[in-house]
Amino acid sequence: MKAVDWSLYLVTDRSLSRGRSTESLVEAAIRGGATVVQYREKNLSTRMMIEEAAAIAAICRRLGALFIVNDRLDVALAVGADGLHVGQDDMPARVARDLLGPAAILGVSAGSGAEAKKAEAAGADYIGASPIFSTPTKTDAGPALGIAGLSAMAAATTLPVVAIGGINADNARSLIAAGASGLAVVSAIVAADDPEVSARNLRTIIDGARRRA
Ligand code: TZP
Ligand code: MG
Repeated sequence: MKAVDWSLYLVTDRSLSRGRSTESLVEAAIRGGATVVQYREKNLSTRMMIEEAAAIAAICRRLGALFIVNDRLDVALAVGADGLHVGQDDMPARVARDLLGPAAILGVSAGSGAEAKKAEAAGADYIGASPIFSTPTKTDAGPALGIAGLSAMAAATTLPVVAIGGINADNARSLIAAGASGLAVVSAIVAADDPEVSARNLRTIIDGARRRA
């Protein structure tokens, strides 16, 4: 797998976007410093999902961010995404890896060190440690890992660990210090008054936390 900068990972959510287009939010987030974009869409027709994902993939390519599709292997393949992200109830990681081939990036959500280890053995390239804090954005996300749980997960796997769930400018520094390779956010960017400024602020905190590490 090519080297990836996981620093700031935007996960899209149309329902929190306050009427703004997902394309415009993705562009603003990358301009502010997001390095990875995950297209996470549950409620559109497959046709519309492919159209939107193709447009976002083009923005990511033009602005130099990695583009990953949540859950939908068909959509990822259809638009030539850089990778796919699966949860514990989605397509098994080993099946996804077989279907994607060796070059695509595969992310797996894990809620424990054991799940992270299993994902690593199945061919994952990175782990989404989920959820760090409980969050109204995903109410079925399982028990919160907290900072100690994140550290334990980072120690359990050799893969990069991206933290997700309830992350904002107030807790970002401590999560990088606890061993996260990057931070994934939904509402902290998507629902912000100024998504570009919010992304830039998070990125500054992340970069600063790394320099201190
Ligand atoms: N997976 C685990 S928590 C979560 C997802 C998609 C939502 C995170 O949203 P927010 O708004 O950054 O807390
Ligand atoms: Mg999923």
